[in-house]
Amino acid sequence: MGLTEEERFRFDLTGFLIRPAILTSAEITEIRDQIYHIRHDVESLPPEHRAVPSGPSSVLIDHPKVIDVLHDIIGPDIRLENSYCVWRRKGEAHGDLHGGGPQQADPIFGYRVREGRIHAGMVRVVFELTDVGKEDGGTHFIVGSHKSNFPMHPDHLSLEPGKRSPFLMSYDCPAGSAVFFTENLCHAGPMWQREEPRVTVLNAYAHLATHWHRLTVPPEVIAGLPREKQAYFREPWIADFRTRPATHNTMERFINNDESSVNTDHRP
Ligand SMILES: O=C(O)CCC(=O)C(=O)O
Ligand SMILES: [Fe+2]
Repeated sequence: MGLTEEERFRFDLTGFLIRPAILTSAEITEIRDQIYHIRHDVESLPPEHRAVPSGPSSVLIDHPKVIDVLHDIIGPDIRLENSYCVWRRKGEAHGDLHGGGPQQADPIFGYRVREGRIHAGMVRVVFELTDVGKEDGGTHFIVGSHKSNFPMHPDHLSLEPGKRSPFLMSYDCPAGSAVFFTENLCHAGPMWQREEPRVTVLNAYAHLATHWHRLTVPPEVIAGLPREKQAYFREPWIADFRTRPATHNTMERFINNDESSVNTDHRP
């Protein structure tokens, strides 16, 4: 398990990586159905399923073909710090190119490699639940920008056809694929071009010690998850030195200790 040599090479070179078709067709159908209801008829769902990653979409929290990649590119101790879903119709977009460049010095976003190990900051995993073709308007990336030392140049920031950077890349993949990218990579969610909507779950994972997004996953959604999935939302700390030896904020400790809490501070 873990990244293959080719995946490691590709992710380091470009800043993104696809693992095609890691979900079963039953999983895809059930998650799409949940997202349809979240976006169109949320009251029909029980409160604990009214946002991702719950119910059918909770399989995405700790999918083995995702977690092994994250352990190789972030480290052994990770959290899930944000999750949202998209039901994007033709003509709708997330927005323009953003990120990339010198913010790699930042510990939240930074991308570093030492002694053959990748240490990425936040990593976004896009679960595509629709077939995506290169021209359809899936997530686009300025490849290599996760390591660039200068701010993104305006000549490379256009999404307009004919004005796009030669370094702008997207992907094609079947429904059920996972697209990983370091949040330090300059990226965009451009206008979706197909009649069939783009249905996607986007999870942001980070090192256990960091927390960028204020938590938006509703408390009842987290409360409805099994303990081993709640563990991905445990508080962001590594060691408690009030005990001897120090207590480490491991997955196992969280699962075996009913007292340890998830990060549930949602106050505005
Ligand atoms: O919608 C997309 O394809 C990209 C989303 C994005 O930029 C993000 O979640 O950071
Ligand atoms: Fe983004």
